[in-house]
Amino acid sequence: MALLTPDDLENINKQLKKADSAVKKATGSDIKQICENLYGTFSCFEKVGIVPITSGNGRIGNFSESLNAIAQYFGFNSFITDMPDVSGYYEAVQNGAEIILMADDHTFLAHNIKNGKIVNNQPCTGIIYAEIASKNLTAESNDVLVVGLGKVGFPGAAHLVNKGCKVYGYDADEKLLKKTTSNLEIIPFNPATPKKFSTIFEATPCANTIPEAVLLENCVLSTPGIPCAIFEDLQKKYNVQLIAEPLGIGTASMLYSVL
Ligand code: NAD
Ligand code: 2YG
Ligand code: MG
Repeated sequence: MALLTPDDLENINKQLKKADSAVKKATGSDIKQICENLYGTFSCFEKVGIVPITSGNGRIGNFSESLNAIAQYFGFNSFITDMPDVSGYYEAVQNGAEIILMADDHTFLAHNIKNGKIVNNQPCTGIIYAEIASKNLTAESNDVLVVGLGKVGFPGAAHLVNKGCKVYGYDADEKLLKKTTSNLEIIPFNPATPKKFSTIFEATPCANTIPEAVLLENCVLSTPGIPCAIFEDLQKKYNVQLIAEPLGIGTASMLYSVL
């Protein structure tokens, strides 16, 4: 898994506010309203314990601090434990945490220890970015292009199918594309015979994955993928409404889904 860097997370509050404005413009709702509507839950200053984890590649600078800022932005009462790892978990529970947030190199989880709900960042991220895409106010049809059908993209694509969207899917891994399109009601997308879309959901770890040929003027591109799926000049040329943010939208989805 590609790991976040401290640079990705610089000025997370500013990035989150910018993303919130873009989501509101594209959908008519802000991120909090989308989460409330998606999960039917409401935050009420629940205590969230953020536990830094040192295993594997160790702590990522700004990671715990960014989670803290994000949880507070969405109305949670969060704190970072002084100690990391097992000692930090113990400290979080002893200090009254109802929800634990922690990540190693493979798993980023939210666990509500009061109701037992536990979720993983990858599907939660895919689902919320797909939900945002599906709420595109200026969509010309319910066609959605999904690029990247991995751990984030697949649950997002499944969410769009469940919502009744006509989903066109593409992944650079031919085997995965074949498997996915036979398991889900997804139309395999062939970049050699492009079609234009007003709604695109992208979840790959690569840059420049959205070819010019698929872009409609004013389209919504909802993408958790890092680095960004589209270059700035192409975004400007087609006035693409870009929803892209490195941590906050997915974390909000996790927190609301365990309430
Ligand atoms: P993954 O490796 O499970 O899936 C990525 C998929 O993209 C793979 O199936 C791969 O074949 C495909 N792919 C690669 N290059 C492609 C291309 N040019 N065109 C089409 N498909 C291509 O990864 P993942 O866990 O699903 O994560 C996807 C991205 O989302 C990563 O960049 C990850 O860091 C990011 N992510 C962001 C957030 C967030 O909050 N913004 C949260 C979780 C993950
Ligand atoms: O506690 C710490 O500081 C570290 N152990 C956190 C490690 C997180 C590793 N995971 C990632 O970098 C991401 N791919 C997880 C997804 C978050 C949203 N992009
Ligand atoms: Mg996010």
